[in-house]
Amino acid sequence: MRTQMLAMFVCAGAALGQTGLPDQWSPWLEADTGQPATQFNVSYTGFVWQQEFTVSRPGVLTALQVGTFGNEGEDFTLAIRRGAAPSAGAELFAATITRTTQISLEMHTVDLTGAAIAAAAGEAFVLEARGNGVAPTSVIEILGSTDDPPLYPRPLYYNGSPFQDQNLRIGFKLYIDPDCDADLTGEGDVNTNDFFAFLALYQAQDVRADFAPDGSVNTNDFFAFLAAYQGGC
Ligand SMILES: [Ca+2]
Ligand SMILES: [Ca+2]
Repeated sequence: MRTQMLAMFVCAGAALGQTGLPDQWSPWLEADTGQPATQFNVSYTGFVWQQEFTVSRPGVLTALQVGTFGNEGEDFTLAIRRGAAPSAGAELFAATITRTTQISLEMHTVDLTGAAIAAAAGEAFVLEARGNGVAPTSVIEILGSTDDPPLYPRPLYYNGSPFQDQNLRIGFKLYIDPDCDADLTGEGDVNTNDFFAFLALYQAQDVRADFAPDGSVNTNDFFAFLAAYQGGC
């Protein structure tokens, strides 16, 4: 396996056109972290990474965004399993992710809507990135970050064991279609607690305040939340 650092230059994310609202974010770009992206080899069958994630409130998973580095035509398998890492739970979703560019950072936005994965508040899943036996000279790597403490709280596993460097994480952004958009506290109704929860997220520039999803938190998000708040559940 390789987890070496490699300097690269990336552009800040633009609007992605995904459905749903951002719910979980594990930073992975130099633009996100101020550090070079960490790379996890997903070339070979037998390389199985599991990044645990949770969902903050009830909803259906709609999209997952990850980044890769490598060559055109290289691919790996991205899957989602239910349960905390290490998870041998049911594979709820799996897709082959294929790069279309040569020696560059590439972003992949994966549509999860067809899998109709319903999540409870706080429920744990794993994002599984595994090699699928492409040509031996081929090296495709999924991008992540390292920091102390780690930039995402849930652990990273490699081949069934906690990864040796506990500060490393695979990067991703997870979008969900919440059962109720404005119900940030997740108990099924909309009241002033949700308003204060939004204000706190907004002030912290948390990804969950990105109600007009474009990768940044600003007054457009405030007005989008207000509209959702007035609409109730
Ligand atoms: Ca609520
Ligand atoms: Ca926004």
